[in-house]
Amino acid sequence: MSFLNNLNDYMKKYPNKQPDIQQQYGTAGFRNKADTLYHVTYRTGILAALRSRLTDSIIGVMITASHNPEEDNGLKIIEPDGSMLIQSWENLATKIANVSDDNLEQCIADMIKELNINMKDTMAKVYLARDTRMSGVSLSMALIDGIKTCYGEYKDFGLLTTPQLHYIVRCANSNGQYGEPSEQGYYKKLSNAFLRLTENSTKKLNVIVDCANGVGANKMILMEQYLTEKITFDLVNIGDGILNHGCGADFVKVNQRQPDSIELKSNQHYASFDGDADRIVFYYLNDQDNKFHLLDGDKIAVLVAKFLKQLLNAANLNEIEIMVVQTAYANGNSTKYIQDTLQLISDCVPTGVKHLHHRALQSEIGIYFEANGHGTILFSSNVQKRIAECTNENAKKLLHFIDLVNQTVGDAISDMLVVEAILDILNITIDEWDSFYQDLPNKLLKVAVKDRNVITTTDAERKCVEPKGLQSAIDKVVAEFGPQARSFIRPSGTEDVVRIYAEAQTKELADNLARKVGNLVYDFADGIGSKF
Ligand code: G16
Repeated sequence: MSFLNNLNDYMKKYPNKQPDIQQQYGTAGFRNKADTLYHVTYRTGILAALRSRLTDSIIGVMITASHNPEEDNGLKIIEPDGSMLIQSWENLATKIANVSDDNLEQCIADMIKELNINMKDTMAKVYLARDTRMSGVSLSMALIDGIKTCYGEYKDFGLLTTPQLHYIVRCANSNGQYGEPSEQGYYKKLSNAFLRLTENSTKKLNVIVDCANGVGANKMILMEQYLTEKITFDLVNIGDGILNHGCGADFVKVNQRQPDSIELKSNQHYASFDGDADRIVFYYLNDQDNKFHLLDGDKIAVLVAKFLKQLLNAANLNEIEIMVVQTAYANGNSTKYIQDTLQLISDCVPTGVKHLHHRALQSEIGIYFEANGHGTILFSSNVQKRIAECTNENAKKLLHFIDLVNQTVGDAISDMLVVEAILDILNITIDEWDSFYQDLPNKLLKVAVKDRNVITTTDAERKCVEPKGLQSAIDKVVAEFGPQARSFIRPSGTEDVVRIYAEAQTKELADNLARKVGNLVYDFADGIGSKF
């Protein structure tokens, strides 16, 4: 076909060697063992170029498996506005990734025809970047070959955090209106906003940052240069150990303890990124009980909501609506605090930032965070205009705040600066922030099963539909654990496991509840290995 360049030759380079492995564009794109992903990456290059032609805009592709282990890798496709790939194209991505080599050409031709893609007079431009995984370099080559198959152009940014690529794609497509489309532009915009926002306080700040041995380490070194007059960072897990191993946001959240390499000291703020720096959680040593305390995505959402509510009031803009979007993993007490104490609306959507982002867009200000530390804040263009028209000092602060937020996707670096700026402006300590509400004790577990797709859910994943009888069995168990007990299960979109969440009045109850529900999953869905 004339609109495809050397497809047959390229296909020989990237054959689908393991057609029995179903590749799925899941919670955050493709994710699997890196060595199964070469043909998927090549085909994603084709798909991204087609999406670029259809939208006549630049599309991004990030090569990363985020919080997963080093041997995994993955692909996240980025829309022209910097958000995640639209849902209707997720199915196309899954389709093109799994079609047999013999049918690939026909599959592409059908897609072009059905979507009426103009292959002549449109641009096919793809920006790509990768995290620090070894496999990222060769996967980049496969992606580039896919782009070339569609006569596309590409710009390879090498190593970037996932949110940096999202940011750059948005900037490039908005002709610079959102910012300068470069890594330097990102550092300059965020650091300038942070320094302006905190200029009335003389306090010097410091954070110990666990970079999960990932791409965030090097990027923090570059960012710090712009910020040293106000904030410094002590970086740990900067690539001297194994990626996401015994460290990183996911490890800290799931195990509810600091990374192995960190010894907690009083009066310090600690933060952990994940492997591609799109998630962050905070923690500290509480002097009163001498214990580790975690401040996860829920605590960040609450801090931001409280701050923005106060600032809008002070700027005489209290008619602007704020909504907080969470998932079923949100701690019950965080939702209570948002609704009862802050008197704000909240909503619950399925896991995956794409769902939260979509819901948050429906509000004037949408604050969304997953409990795992993945989230951001969205300001409608109308609200940004209204704030810009106000001349008072508080409205100016709001504008700096907006500039500090990476509105395209959750961003560990941006979110860290947001939190530090708020604590500085409100002049509160980390334990004062922590005491806004007490987390209900909770436990996360995972169970490996023969086929996790036998589990289906509804009601924003809070109820299990299939296998039949499992939900009523869960309900019965939950009822044994007191009025505050809650538990749900869902198949992961990034790992081959079923996740179990439980919360209850005490840690012991939460742990036991999670184990009991885990055993039910094991029984109903053909568990692998031993029970809890
Ligand atoms: C991705 C998604 C998140 C999601 C997480 C876990 O994060 O972007 O929205 O919460 O996976 O998903 P699951 O429970 O389905 O495995 P990341 O940081 O790995 O890209």
